[in-house]
Amino acid sequence: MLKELEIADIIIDKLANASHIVVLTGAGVSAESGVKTFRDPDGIWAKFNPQELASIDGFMSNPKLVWDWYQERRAIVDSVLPNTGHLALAELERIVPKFSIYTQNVDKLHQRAGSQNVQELHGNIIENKCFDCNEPYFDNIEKDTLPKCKKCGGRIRPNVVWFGEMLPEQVLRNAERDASHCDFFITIGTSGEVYPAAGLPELAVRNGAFALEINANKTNISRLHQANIFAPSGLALPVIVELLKNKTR
Ligand code: BJW
Ligand code: ZN
Repeated sequence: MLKELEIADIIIDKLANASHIVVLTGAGVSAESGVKTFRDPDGIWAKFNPQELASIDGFMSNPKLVWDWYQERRAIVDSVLPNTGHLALAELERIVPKFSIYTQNVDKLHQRAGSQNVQELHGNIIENKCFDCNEPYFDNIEKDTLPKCKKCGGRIRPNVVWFGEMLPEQVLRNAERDASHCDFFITIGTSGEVYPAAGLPELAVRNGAFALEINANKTNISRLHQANIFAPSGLALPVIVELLKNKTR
């Protein structure tokens, strides 16, 4: 079935000769695991208001609503498995010289698939921290309670990056450095609408990288890539890895 997808030889040639591959992933890579994307017609933002649920103001005005919403999303993430796209990326890492994934996803599915070098641009929903003092919070969470910080009494929130918040400084710095120095950049399953992550493919291209986009649909940033595969990543990535292995064997 996988053979139905045609992948241009140039993509596999460039990959086989690449010494440093950087991957940017978004919600689309987890869609085939059963995690909803944000901006697709059936996505999270079609049903929920980002300002109410994924912003500091939203949390301050209704912490319980935001906390409960994240608890529901945690339960979904706990109940799903990495898909063939995540697994193929973990395999790709094992067969190329230098490889890193920068993910906007908060679900830890890359790590669960076995990827080693994964950096989280928007944090993750598995961990919690204090809203006021940033202290990590490790205690078990009782059902229907809003936990409080042991150090300062502040409210506990998920360790994600909301709109208007800075991305983790070191992760963003690493991403910009790697995007500028890699020779092959792959953008997978992101609409390219949220900055600064959406600026990374352009940074890579400006610095001489070959850029490939894999997305189920055309995006605002499709045109800046030299190659595009418009297909689900769970279908495209295993084919790419298999072709690459055949070429380098
Ligand atoms: C498939 C598929 C399959 C489906 N296979 N593909 C410069 C210009 C303009 C604005 C800004 C700017 N710099 C900063 C901003 C402001 C803002 C921003 O970008 N706003 C824009 C929306 C206009 N950025 C920020 O606020 C960031 N902070 C920041 O920059 O701080 C400094 C600063 C602050 C204020 C002003 C200026 C500077 C923080 C952004 C935080 C984003 N947070 C969220 C929520 C995380 C927590 C949570 O999960 O609850 O992160 S929002 C949401 O969007 C989530 C995602 O990581 C992020 C990106 O979404 P993604 O992954 O691209 O998903 P979708 O749904 O958009 O796309 C899915 C794609 O998959 C689609 O293309 C499908 O076709 C595809 N697909 N199935 C392959 N099977
Ligand atoms: Zn605190």
